[in-house]
Amino acid sequence: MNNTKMQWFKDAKYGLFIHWGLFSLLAGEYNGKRTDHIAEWIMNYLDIPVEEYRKLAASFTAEKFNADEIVRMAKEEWGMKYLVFTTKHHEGFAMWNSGCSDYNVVKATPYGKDVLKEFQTACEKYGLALGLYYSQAQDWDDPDGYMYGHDNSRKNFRRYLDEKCIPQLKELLTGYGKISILWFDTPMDMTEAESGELADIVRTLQPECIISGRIGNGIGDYLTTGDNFIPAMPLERDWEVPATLNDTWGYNKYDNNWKDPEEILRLLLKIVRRGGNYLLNIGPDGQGDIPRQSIEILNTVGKYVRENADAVFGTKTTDLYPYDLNWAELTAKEHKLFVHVLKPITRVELLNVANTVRRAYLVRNGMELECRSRNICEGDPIVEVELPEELRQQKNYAVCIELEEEWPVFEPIRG
Ligand code: FHN
Repeated sequence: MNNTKMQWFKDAKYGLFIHWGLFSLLAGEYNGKRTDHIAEWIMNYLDIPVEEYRKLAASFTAEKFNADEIVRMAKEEWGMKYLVFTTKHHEGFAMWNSGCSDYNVVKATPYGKDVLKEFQTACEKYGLALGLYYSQAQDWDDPDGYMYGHDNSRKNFRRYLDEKCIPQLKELLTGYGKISILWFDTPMDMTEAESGELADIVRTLQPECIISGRIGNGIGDYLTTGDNFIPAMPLERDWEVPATLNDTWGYNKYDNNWKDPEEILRLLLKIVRRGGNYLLNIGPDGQGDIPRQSIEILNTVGKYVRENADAVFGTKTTDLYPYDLNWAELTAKEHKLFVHVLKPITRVELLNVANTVRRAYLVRNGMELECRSRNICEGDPIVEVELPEELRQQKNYAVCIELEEEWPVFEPIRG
């Protein structure tokens, strides 16, 4: 793998996923029936006929949609480095001005504007890398696209590839500037040759664009983990965790199972520590408004990420620390060990860290902190950082311990 091509992704760590489409208008409910599954799957789970589902386009007015404001928040408030937008989810509706299917946001809705163009303009303005989600195999609108849970055996998938998927891919890769990720999803039964054909189109038209693991058949440029599944340890290859803030990707007015911002922060730090990227989702509603709870969570996490950027971005995976710390997460880069303090403590104590420490400071403002390394009476090495009174009541701050050695030296537990 061309490492230069992957470098921006390795550095990015934190991105915004946006699931927005006609499904957002239904908000988890159709004809009085609620879906108890992820809301963007409502067409499939409630068996909504294609002709009925298509009528939704007529009510897509998107009065509250503001691509500029979403991208500004992602960059300036939430500290994110890239964005992935659902250009065509499984429902088959194109969120750009597609020339090969009129079932698209410009031609079929009263909104009438090219949503993807608006995201492209905003991403270029704020300097956020733009990724495109494209459901390459499942297309519930096209008679020859796959539909999970249904009999696909008599479909002419080749026709769908030639007449919809490939032409649309080419439009996406030639009409919207620099595309940083082609985020394929749910390959279903696609053969290696079919996945390879799509990958070749991406690599020919935009050689720098990287391809998500979900293109299938192991030919993506990085691993996409299971949704909301976090690897327990570093992996050999680059990877990314797509994740939700509640239990759905597309907007569902009944889903209030919002995660706590502190949980999201801890998950972000775990992922970063293990060398992955966190792609965190928002599901705007039918009008394009983002749920207030999503904004609140991302604002809280974003404040931490921005104030402690040095402890998040540019960090590398190192050996695993042998103890489980319920009050902290650790990250590291050359000559620096960062302790993310997530619960109030009176002193930072890291047993079995055998480095010589140069100094320690509070990352958010550079305040010097007293630190030492020594051996405790049981014989184990320890690194300690004293905390002033005002910090002892606080949580969610990062301490940097500068090390004489390039990397943290974690000693095994000897007992
Ligand atoms: O079926 C989709 C789902 O709707 C959503 O888009 C997620 C995001 O990773 N991907 C698929 C399931 O893994």
